[in-house]
Amino acid sequence: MTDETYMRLALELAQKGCGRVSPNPMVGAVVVKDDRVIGSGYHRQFGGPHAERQALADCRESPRGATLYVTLEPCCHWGKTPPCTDAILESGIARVVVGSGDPNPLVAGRGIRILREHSVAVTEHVLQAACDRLNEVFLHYIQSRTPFVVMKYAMTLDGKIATAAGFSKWITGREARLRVQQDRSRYTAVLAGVGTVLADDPLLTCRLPGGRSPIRVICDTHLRTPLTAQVVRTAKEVRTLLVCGSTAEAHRQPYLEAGCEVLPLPEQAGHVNLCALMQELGRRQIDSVLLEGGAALNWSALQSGIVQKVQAYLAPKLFGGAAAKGPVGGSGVSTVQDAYRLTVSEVTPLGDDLLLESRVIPC
Ligand code: AOF
Ligand code: ZN
Repeated sequence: MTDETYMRLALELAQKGCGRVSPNPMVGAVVVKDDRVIGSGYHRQFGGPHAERQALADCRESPRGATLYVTLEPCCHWGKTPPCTDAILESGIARVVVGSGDPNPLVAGRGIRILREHSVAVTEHVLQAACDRLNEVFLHYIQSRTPFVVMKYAMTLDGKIATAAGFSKWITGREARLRVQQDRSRYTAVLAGVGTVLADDPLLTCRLPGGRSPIRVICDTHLRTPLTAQVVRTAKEVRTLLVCGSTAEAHRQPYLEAGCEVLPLPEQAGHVNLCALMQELGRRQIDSVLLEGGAALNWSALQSGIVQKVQAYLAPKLFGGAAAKGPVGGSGVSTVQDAYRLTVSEVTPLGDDLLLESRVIPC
């Protein structure tokens, strides 16, 4: 078996921590001796033992001389748990194979260096692209301390998110909408503008059995959200954070009584300052945000430079209509050269629809 085969196994294990470990990483580890797996483990829950220690504890024979495959560079610091490098050195592991480097400033290459200094052979970058992809949220959050923001929208093949008369239910089919439900449980928060609340009165929860609903964050500079809106009526069951400008703060009492949190922030050109909002969400340990529109907020988010990834669901339908909206509003760019640039899309077919995913290339 190759290094890639065992790393793939470690990746599959890592994925099992999805939704339980944030804002920490999903990590999987496998211990291999004489081409046999003798132990494996993964990071099961936030604050719990790391994958490496789980895998070593799981070994059914001595790991002395064995190889440890781990999707993320082992840590070398005292956090909520002791350093994994200590456990690896004590175990007598002879070789460590690593997927992603850990950009955590407390680790950042030191984990690998310590192992090498103690004569443990280290092979880096095995299936790194897949390991980085699995932890794209962690890798962003640990460095910037602001959430990884995914701009998500569903549109027709002629680029419309609603008909000219304003109808949008439903553009995509069952499979695509199921994927959105899964993502709501994967990301820590969902963000929408007050325009979307007024137009669609969405619930923004995860309705899958056993799914976890994200914290709902509504950008509402002037506190125009109706007290009868679904996000307000359900605020005692699912956390709702209304973000307003400093002048609207005086009108927050009825929202507080309904169970909402109200966060006043400085305004910027009549809107909530989105960069300040991301800093504040980061401080609250919110590592990821699914941005669910509408068009005006999407444009502000792009302009503020807070978007890391775009998820476009494409439905094989045409709405037409000069007045029918596209996913990103605002003034737009003037020249083609000024376009926001994205990486080549990854394409996933979902029923009759397609999901296109691209990373925003920082300008
Ligand atoms: C994890 N799980 O399997 C690995 C991690 O506060 P602590 O002690 O849980 O440490 C968290 C840091 O440890 C995390 O930011 C990352 O740099 C490193 N590795 N973390 O939660 C794991 N291997
Ligand atoms: Zn560790």
